[in-house]
Amino acid sequence: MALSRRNFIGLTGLGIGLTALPPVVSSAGILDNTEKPIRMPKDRIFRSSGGKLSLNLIAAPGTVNVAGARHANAQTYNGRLPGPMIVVSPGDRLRINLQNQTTLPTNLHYHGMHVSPKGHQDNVFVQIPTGGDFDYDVRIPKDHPGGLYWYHPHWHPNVGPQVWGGMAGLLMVRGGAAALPELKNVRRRVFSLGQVAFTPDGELDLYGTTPPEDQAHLVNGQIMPEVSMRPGETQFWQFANIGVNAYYRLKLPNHTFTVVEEDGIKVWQTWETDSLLMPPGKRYGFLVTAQQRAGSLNFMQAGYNQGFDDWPKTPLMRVRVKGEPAKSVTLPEGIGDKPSWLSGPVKRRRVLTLSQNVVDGQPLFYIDGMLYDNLTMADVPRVLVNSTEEWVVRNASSPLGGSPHPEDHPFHIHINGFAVVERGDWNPATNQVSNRQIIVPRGEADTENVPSNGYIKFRTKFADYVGRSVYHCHILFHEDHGMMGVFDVVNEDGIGPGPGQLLDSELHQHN
Ligand SMILES: [Cu+2]
Repeated sequence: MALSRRNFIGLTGLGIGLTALPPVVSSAGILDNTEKPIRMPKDRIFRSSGGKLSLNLIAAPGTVNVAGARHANAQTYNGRLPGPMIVVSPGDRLRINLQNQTTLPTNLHYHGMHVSPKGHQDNVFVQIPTGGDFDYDVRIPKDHPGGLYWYHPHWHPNVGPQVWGGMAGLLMVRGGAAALPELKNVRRRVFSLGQVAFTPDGELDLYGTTPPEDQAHLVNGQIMPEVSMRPGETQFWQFANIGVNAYYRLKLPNHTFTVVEEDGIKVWQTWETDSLLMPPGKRYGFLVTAQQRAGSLNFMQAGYNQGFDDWPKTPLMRVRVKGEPAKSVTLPEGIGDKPSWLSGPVKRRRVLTLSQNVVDGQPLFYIDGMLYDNLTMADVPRVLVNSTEEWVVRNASSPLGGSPHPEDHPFHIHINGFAVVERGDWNPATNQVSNRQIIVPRGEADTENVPSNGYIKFRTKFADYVGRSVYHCHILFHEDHGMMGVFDVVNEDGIGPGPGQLLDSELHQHN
């Protein structure tokens, strides 16, 4: 049976209900129209100074302007789509008062950040009810990697509709690849990639029922903006996919990208490629050197078939090459040190299996055969703090594995990144592995695509922080419909969770 997109519309029985939105309380949409140069107005960026940053985020319904048309049912931070950009330094104290003026509970996740998962920090078990607020107080460690991160709500099971409405923003940590001496005089640009879709009534589609070919893609909140480069000029571009489920395969025709940063962390070995696949949640920073002749070309979504969604080829941004020729920049291949835990002892090996099914007409998504909503504390793996583990994540989402159709899943884990050391094909019917590739990692990731009938093997160190957090598929519909698990980082005495962490009785509080 083919699972049609229409099946997904009748899922409001899970408590998803944005039908009764309160009146518009914010109308500060600032989306520019086509053909305008990219710019970030000052009030869209909050920057730390003197070791701290305090800001207010108001999550509220708002009106935004997309390509000249106004849409009243956006769900925004401070009336912006995407939300304001936050810029901090390692060692900073980041304080955010988040007010919830939406009709659903919400909270905040600092995607990719290596900070505590407890209390008022990157604690996804916080629930801020409608009309409530919460004071986040995030202590960014002094040795935190510099690079591009992002923030978005993480309140299960309604992450998808909130991010569809616009609740997501960039979070930049100073330093990292951007601080390489060779890049001192290199022009740097920061981009968010996101999706927008409209219902027949012209409202924003908050449930993703619009097929990929009818969606629009926003670069820094703009449709088809323009950037300029001088002939031969090298620029440093940092991209974050802050969309809901789109896979972007980035390509600039006749150009290559030299990757210097992945998921917020400077790679230790640069690499060159003519396209970059970015599943939801993914970030890359790369150098691109413009062609020598003046002209205009399209920076492309080259297209990707994820299995359920086939993302068509489409231009994302215009690149205009003009002006005085510039000297290009070259970097050494090695720009950092690999982490010592990569070759150290492995404390524990685990295997996670992703799968899906349709039950009573409803698509459900599982890890190890379990839905997030049905987890008990007995299902929560315990991990020793500062130990290195090796995990295999394999994808049974295909007819071979009993699923209705093949589908990729982007695996994401909170608090600590990982390095992929092996990948290959896996047959869920016979449990046979084939096309095994040993990978020499060039950098770390926090989000990695796991193809249908494929697997990845990675190493990760559960460094510094005890407490509970989650791993999940970053296609938000899949996360909202079950594909998320909890892990518990404990100290030698087996103690981990503290105040504000998920408790046994609270596991099912949202049901
Ligand atoms: Cu998924």
